[in-house]
Amino acid sequence: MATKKVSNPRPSGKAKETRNPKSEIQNSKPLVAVVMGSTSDWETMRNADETLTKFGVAHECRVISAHRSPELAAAFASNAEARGVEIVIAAAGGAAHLAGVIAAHTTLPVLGVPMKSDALNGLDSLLATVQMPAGVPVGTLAIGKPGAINAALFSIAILANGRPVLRKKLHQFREDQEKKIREATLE
Ligand code: RP5
Repeated sequence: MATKKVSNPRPSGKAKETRNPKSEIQNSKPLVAVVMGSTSDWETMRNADETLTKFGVAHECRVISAHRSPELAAAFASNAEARGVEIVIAAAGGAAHLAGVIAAHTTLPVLGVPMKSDALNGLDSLLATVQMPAGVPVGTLAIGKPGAINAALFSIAILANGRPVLRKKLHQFREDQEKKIREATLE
């Protein structure tokens, strides 16, 4: 398996470590792996990266394709648990089998993010990701940017179960969000 991060514009885990030196979630090893089928998915998936960074969650972002690099996909998924990864976010467009292929090779929670495709506006990606036959689950989020953000927030919610500092941050995030709605004014 290639160890190089194929498409990771910045070393997310290390950046977070610096920003949150005392956080219990400080961890140079990624807890969340964000994988995507193509560099063309990055524009959308950078929203997952940014959300995880905001919460100080060590993560990695990389390009792995189920059909263009099938052996890399299998090796990555098979080794993820041993590397300390706790959740995989997998994004792909079109036939979008990346999340399912990753889930086939690991029992870690896999969250799928369907990319908005040119041909069918992401409906193809959504159905390909969400319609997993029983036995190998993929938790599927919304198409595109909302799905990327929510996949990160969902990961944070899972991680927060055993990490009180992270849970506190999540509560704060929701409170801030609610405050904005309550204080919203229309011109
Ligand atoms: C999928 O095919 C990728 O996840 C991407 O959303 C889509 C198109 O890929 P490119 O042709 O832009 O590389 O595998």
